[in-house]
Amino acid sequence: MNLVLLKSLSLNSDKENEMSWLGLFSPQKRNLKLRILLHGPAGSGKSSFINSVDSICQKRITSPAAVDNFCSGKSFTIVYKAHKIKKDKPNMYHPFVFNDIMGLEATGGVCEDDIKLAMKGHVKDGYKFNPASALDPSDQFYNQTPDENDKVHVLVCVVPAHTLSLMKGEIIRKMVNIREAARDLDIPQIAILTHIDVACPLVNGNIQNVYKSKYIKKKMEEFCDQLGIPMNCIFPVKNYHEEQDLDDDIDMLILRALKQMINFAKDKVHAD
Ligand SMILES: Nc1nc2c(ncn2[C@@H]2O[C@H](COP(=O)(O)OP(=O)(O)OP(=O)(O)O)[C@@H](O)[C@H]2O)c(=O)[nH]1
Ligand SMILES: [Mg+2]
Repeated sequence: MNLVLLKSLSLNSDKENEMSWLGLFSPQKRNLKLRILLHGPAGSGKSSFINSVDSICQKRITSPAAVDNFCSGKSFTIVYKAHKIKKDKPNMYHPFVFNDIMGLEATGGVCEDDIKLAMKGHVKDGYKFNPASALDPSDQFYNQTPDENDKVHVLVCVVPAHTLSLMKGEIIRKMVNIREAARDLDIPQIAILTHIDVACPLVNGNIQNVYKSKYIKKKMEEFCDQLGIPMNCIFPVKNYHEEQDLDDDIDMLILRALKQMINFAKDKVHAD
């Protein structure tokens, strides 16, 4: 058997293992859904990550979260929305949800306070973010009595590798504040580094080069220095954005990041 065939067989079985783990896992508390909140600069790939996970689970390219191709620097997602992910069985959903939010901008974008309220479960689905002021407790979209299902169990910071060095100080300051608020609420955190294909030609040529790329490692270190998120909690991923078919290499990076999100969220639930 040749090496290429052997490698692709082993990748297939790695992916099958990850997929069967995903299909079987349970938060072990009745009716509890693990809530994964994504935040990060406008255009970093938050909605695309949700679409990528959904695509892998549906075994075809899907796009439940609207994505913008213009990349104007202004956030395209403006409404707070929870995305459930269907299993490949009829009417069955995975026991986790993603919350997609408006992106951070140096001036404008989502208010830091709204992200803090979302972490505590105070923001109801369908809330349209107002960059000028945070959600008021008198608003109909303010949840006065959040339960365990409304609260966030893991916070995911999404940053783009290709523009990391250009990220404005004000955005970094907002991300640090959000990170500290999550720490105070004992919410575990991880980060995903998107656009690794745009950032590094070696990775663009072959996604498997991601762990060989000195450039991507440098970007992860840079991000670790800026935000203080440990290296082993930063996951490089390439989101589906132009592909018409799934790819095992892309899937594996996304599944690894997803598994860590789920494990951290489970740890949070059991610690509470
Ligand atoms: N090449 C490449 N493009 C990506 C990747 N992830 C996202 N994109 C593209 O980047 C652009 C922005 O992606 P979105 O998913 O809309 O980003 P977002 O963080 O949801 O942005 P806002 O809702 O505006 O805050 C879109 O054109 C995506 O197709 C990636 O990993 N690689
Ligand atoms: Mg979006």
